[in-house]
Amino acid sequence: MKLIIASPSPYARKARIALHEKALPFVEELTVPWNPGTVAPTHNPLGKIPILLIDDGTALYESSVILEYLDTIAGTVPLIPLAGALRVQAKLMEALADGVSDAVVLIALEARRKPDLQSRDWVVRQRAKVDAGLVELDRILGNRDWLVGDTFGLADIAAGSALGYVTLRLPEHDWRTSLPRLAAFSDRLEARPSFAMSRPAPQSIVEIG
Ligand SMILES: N[C@@H](CCC(=O)N[C@@H](CS)C(=O)NCC(=O)O)C(=O)O
Repeated sequence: MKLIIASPSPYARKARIALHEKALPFVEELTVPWNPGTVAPTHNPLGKIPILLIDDGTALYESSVILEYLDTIAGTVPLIPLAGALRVQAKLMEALADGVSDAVVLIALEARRKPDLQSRDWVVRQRAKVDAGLVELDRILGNRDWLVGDTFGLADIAAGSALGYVTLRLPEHDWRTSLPRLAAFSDRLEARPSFAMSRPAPQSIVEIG
């Protein structure tokens, strides 16, 4: 399998972590989906990564779909609860964590627009979503080890990816001080080999109009 990624992407990181956790062999292809010449639209009409090219040539995109697909591969550790309330809760936590990442992406993109096109109100609006999302993740985690049930899984992957992305893009954000329990959770996740092998790194992108 080939996974097309951008090195900072929290969505690509979800897929990278899942592939490592499942010990599935794969190669990574790096692209900058925002820049001209990216391969992303060749495989995904939306032009977004991550894209998983599976061995029959099918291109899967949207990180939640890729994780669903990976969980159908027999003989690998399951990451999504099979049925019932736990499954819904895991998908809800994924939506929450991805929503935090979405707001951080919008803040980061705003900073790349021409200065006279940047909107302070827009950044404040997105920042409020980040803050509320982090508080909710902390509330749901409580004093437990994992976000959903009693094993590591999808919710932890999505949340850990979002937290790593907040740290990368908003280094001035004080969430680690205000939410020490969530920070300890993030540290525990980052110590896993699957997280260590997928640390986000910045890429250089062109200015957006
Ligand atoms: N909901 C999507 C989000 C994917 C996404 O927005 N990826 C960004 C990189 S972090 C991208 O490729 N953006 C390029 C674009 O929107 O043109 C997922 O979970 O896969």
